[in-house]
Amino acid sequence: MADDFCLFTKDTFIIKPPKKSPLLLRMVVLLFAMICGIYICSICLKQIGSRSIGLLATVHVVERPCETTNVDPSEKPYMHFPKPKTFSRAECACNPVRFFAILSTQRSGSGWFETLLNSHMNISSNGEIFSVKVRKSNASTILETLDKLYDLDFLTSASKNECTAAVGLKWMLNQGLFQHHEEIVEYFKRRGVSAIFLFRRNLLRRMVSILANSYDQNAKLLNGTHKSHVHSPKEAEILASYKPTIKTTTLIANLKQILDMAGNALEYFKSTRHIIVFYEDIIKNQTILNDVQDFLKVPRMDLHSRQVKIHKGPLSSQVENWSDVEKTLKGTPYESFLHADYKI
Ligand SMILES: *[C@@H]1O[C@H](CO)[C@@H](O)[C@H](O)[C@H]1NC(C)=O
Ligand SMILES: *[C@@H]1O[C@H](CO)[C@@H](O)[C@H](O)[C@H]1NC(C)=O
Ligand SMILES: *[C@@H]1O[C@H](CO)[C@@H](O)[C@H](O)[C@H]1NC(C)=O
Ligand SMILES: *[C@@H]1O[C@H](CO)[C@@H](O)[C@H](O)[C@H]1NC(C)=O
Ligand SMILES: CC(=O)N[C@H]1CO[C@H](CO)[C@@H](O)[C@@H]1O
Repeated sequence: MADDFCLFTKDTFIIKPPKKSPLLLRMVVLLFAMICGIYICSICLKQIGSRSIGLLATVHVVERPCETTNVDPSEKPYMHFPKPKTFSRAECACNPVRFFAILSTQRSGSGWFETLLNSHMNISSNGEIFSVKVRKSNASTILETLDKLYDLDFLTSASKNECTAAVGLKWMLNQGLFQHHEEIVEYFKRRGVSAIFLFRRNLLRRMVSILANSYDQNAKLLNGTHKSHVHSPKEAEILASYKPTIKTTTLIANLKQILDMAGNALEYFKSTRHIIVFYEDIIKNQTILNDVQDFLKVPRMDLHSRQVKIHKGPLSSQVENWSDVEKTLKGTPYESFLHADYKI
């Protein structure tokens, strides 16, 4: 019996384990499934990872050809390959683009100069974009606007197609440029922006142009509309018929102030890549424009503008109180402004 009992107990002992084993088995299977799952997942993740690395690599391969190899290393900081968000540069994606800024003062021929540049198929100069107050409100809005411009995403009537090779703007010295010159010079150097200084040699003529333009803002000589630039000799003649009176008491101080301003601008930006162009020199001999095109590294073309010069001929006939002006400037460093005339 004892044996029986024992056997029975043994039996029950023996029988019991098979009852427990499905649970153990299930556990083992579950564990196996989990390990398998983790393994499969890890393989999947690895594949996704390597695929995205592969994707990055192919993007890199597409960008590569834009790297120009046969180029002077000193040129590289000035060559850019922008990828605009608003359009595709298509077949010109790997044509280098130069960044420039025309730095000038009002009534120095910069409007005319800009139309000349924009007549080039590969140059896009986008006007006085900083005449808009919010864009020049602080250094960060200025730099943001410049980023947009040089990324080719600032669309104006001057924006060219995908084959723009030089992109820039016209910037007056009093449009935030002086106030934030440190940040702007740093930006020009960091992003490889070249400066084109456009000045006028004869500041007395510039003064006549300023006074006449300011008078016309109210007088509106052209059939009731004010124009700063004209396209016909007839319109130019009408605008030039007004002879301003120059205030002689402040004349010398005014001329000095303008010269100082130009001097300061050159001092601030002397460490950037730049060229200095004078309005009078372009009028005398347009081959100067070849120097500008060479500076921008665009192919040389004949540039043209429809704008007509407003004030021409001797200065003495354009100023109401000429004899006073003459008397005031005689014997000063500015005397040459009285005589320097040019024909066109
Ligand atoms: C700059 O000006 C813009 C717009 O006027 C303004 O939103 C922004 O907060 C200003 N940033 C700084 C740093 O002053
Ligand atoms: C200038 O533009 C033309 C036509 O859009 C293009 O074929 C040419 O490659 C461009 N030149 C440069 C230097 O980008
Ligand atoms: C002014 O208007 C007249 C006729 O209304 C026209 O003949 C003339 O060409 C206009 N002049 C200018 C400068 O627009
Ligand atoms: C213009 O300047 C170029 C070189 O600077 C000179 O070769 C050319 O003769 C000049 N043309 C005139 C009309 O003065
Ligand atoms: C403001 C001013 O200086 N006006 C003078 C301009 O010149 C004429 C003569 O050339 C004088 O009569 C004005 O008084």
